Amino acid sequence: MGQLTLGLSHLTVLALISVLMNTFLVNAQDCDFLIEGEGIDKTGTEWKITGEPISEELGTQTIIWNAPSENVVSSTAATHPHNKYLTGHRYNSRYEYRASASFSDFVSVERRTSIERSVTFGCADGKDRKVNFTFPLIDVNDAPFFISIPDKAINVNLEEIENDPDKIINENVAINAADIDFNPINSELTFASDRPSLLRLAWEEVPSSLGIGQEFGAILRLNSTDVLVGRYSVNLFCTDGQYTASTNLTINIL
Ligand SMILES: [Ca+2]
Ligand SMILES: [Ca+2]
Repeated sequence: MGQLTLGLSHLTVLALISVLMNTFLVNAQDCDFLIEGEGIDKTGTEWKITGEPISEELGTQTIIWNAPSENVVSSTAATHPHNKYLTGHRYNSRYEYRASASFSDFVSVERRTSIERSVTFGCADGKDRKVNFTFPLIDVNDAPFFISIPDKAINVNLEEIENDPDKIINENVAINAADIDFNPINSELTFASDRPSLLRLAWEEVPSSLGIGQEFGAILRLNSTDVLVGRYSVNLFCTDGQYTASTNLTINIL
């Protein structure tokens, strides 16, 4: 009987501890953002909040995310290179992010398509709540550009072309253009020249050294060998359909 009593009281103590633990867990970290839905994950130890996609070129001070908050008494952003692009503002019952003066440089500097923020919120119950924010960006079309061409002169031996009419004349002179737009619709480039009778142009995608967008290499061939020996100045163009970049090139026909 004594053993049974001991067993019961043992169970009672365990149950009591369990109730206390649950109370403790429920009451801990009472910070909350009063938002639900897609992109809001409050299930883990660290919450994940993904904002609605925002234009990469919003003006300074534009509010990009805003939510009512509850029991949030402090906020500390973890050190991160993205911090400078957004400014977090904590109010009594609201938290918001605004685009900073650096915001519009984000994609060209960081070469990323979403801004990450990690913030530890101090809660009214003295506990902390860590929240990881992700703000995906919507691409705005920017102009393509030619990557510097180290040697802008191409020497062509006409005899070689006679033997091989499809010979690429710029094998040793890389002519690359890039477009860092991350929406491929805005970064698909085509090439042209102001001497179409002299040159046949083709191009191929090359791995981008920029880490974002697309890069293409121009492939130049002569249209025919029926061309005078001499020095030709050629303007090359690349366009994404909306914006066009140009570069000058010298072709020496020998
Ligand atoms: Ca573009
Ligand atoms: Ca862009």
